[in-house]
Amino acid sequence: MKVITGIRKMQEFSRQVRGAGLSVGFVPTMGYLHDGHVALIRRAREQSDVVVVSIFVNPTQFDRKDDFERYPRDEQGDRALLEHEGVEVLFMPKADEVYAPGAATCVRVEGLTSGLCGARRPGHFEGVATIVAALLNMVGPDRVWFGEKDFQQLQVIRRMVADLHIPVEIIGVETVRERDGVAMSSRNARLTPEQREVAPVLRQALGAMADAYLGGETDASKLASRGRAMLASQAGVRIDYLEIVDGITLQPASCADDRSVIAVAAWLGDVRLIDNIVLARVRDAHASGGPTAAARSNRCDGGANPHA
Ligand code: PAJ
Repeated sequence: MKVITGIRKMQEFSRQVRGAGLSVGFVPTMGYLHDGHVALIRRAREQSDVVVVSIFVNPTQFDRKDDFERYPRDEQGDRALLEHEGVEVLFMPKADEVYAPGAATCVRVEGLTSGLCGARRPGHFEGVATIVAALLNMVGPDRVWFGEKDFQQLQVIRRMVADLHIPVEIIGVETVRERDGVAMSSRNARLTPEQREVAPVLRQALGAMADAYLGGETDASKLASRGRAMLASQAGVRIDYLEIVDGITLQPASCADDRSVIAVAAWLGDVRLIDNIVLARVRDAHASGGPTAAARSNRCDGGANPHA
């Protein structure tokens, strides 16, 4: 595996690969790699001639300095994993080259970033959009893979790439979970054993809300109350948000439908975990062929929603 740190070197490498008629697949990460990252890398492996994985703990997307400083890092472990996955290039740009003196440009995606994590983490998505735009210019990939675990991030990147006409295809990958349902995350490493034990409640609350939806409950506030009650039943879990939103616009929905996504963020001590459930996928997994009779007859808006 080639390790590239220089930005010009990375650009030159990609130019040569693409000049030879080969495709470049890219997976941007902040390291401390786990099976969620591996799922993205394997998808990239299947669909690209050359796979580039970046590791860069991006300081500008952390709204709290201590969160940045305590973000877990394991360069040796990450390198071994990437070698094992047959990745051609590990790209590790240096912060002082990425953010050269005088850097003053910031990419802001309006609207999509006003709620959910965007509302709670000021500047977070500006940091994400700016670094992803910069990384795309450094790596010059044909395709890039992102996880649905960070659902809002995925939608923000899709919007940015479309709006800035960046010639790249963005591919979303379903969330990879631990056996007990906890969404894999580098931050899980910071949970105490006691916190780790209660962490499955996020997924359980989302699952209970999805079950209620399949059972015919579409009133978003009733669904949210059910989820909140489950989360509140666990000591040590503090809800940051629990919302039912439209999966494309990310605007709050008063009535859930198959375009909706339920998104949750919760604090376990000083660790903030996020998760979500895509109702269309739940529906597909449950049965093929349209809403159940119960869901149709019990819609909170009487069936007026054009997306239903
Ligand atoms: P990071 O948290 O390291 O995640 C890198 C990629 O892995 C993201 O696309 C994320 O959604 C995906 N991912 C994380 N956990 C996952 C899981 N359990 N299942 C599936 N995919 C998962 O997200 C970032 O880094 C940064 O914001 C970045 C995009 C690199 C910009 O700095």
